[in-house]
Amino acid sequence: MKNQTEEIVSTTQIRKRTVTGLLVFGLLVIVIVSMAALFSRDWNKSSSTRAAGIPTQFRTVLNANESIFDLIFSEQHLAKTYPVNDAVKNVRVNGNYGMGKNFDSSAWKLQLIRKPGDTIYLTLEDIKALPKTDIVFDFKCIEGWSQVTHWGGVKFSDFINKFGLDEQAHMKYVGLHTPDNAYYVGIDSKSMLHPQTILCYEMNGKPLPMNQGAPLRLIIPVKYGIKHLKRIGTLFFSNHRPPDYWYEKGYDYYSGL
Ligand SMILES: Nc1nc2c(c(=O)[nH]1)N[C@H]1C(S)=C(S)[C@@H](COP(=O)(O)O)O[C@H]1N2
Ligand SMILES: [Mo]
Repeated sequence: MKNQTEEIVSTTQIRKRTVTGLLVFGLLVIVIVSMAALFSRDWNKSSSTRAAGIPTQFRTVLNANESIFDLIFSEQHLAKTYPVNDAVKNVRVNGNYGMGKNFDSSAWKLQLIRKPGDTIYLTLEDIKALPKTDIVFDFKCIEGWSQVTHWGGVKFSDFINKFGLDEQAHMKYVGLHTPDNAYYVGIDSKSMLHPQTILCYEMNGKPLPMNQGAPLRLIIPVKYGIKHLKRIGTLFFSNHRPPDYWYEKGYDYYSGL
């Protein structure tokens, strides 16, 4: 008899807790969505956000992320770096969109669209002529794995200075495409100009392997792996969000760490 009463009491308590929990959760959702409404620059562009394949409310929260990150993002905030010896030797290969077999690395040139109608083509030698920067950091994929890896290349900020792109660097976004346009990312210029962002042509002190993006890839430690486009074909600037492969599949456009 006593046991039964205890059982009834505890069931009632559980119910109460569940109801309280649901109420708190509901309130949280309301608070987050209203904050998103306040912060998001894209609140009124629901048709374009809905087109990205996930419900507008979720998309709005993700877009609000970008606005919030934009406020707190600082060039001074550096991703943690590691001694070279900590870098793994067998670097994982992940994602091969835009990495078709019939690619001639020796014929490659970077298509740099300075403005619509003003395109120049750069060789790897043009890019290597700039000072080299090495970085060893914990590369994080959105799928849940990470590894400490070692990359070498040219700081995007040095590249901007060298090729007279200061005006362009004031635009909001940089777009990058593989040579076949099968994979593409858009990145906020602040993250591109971050001192740890490099146009990368070396891994573990050797030329970048083909499946890791030879001859040139992006390494951008302030972002998740999806943004580290391998095999850059085209680079351009825009005040509007450039197309982004994983954003179109429902991922966060910003994908920052
Ligand atoms: N061209 C291209 N770049 C890409 C991808 C891809 O599929 N194609 N995948 C991305 C993802 S999801 C990750 S985690 C990293 C993996 O880089 P890695 O293969 O050198 O480890 O590359 C990114 N860059
Ligand atoms: Mo990834």
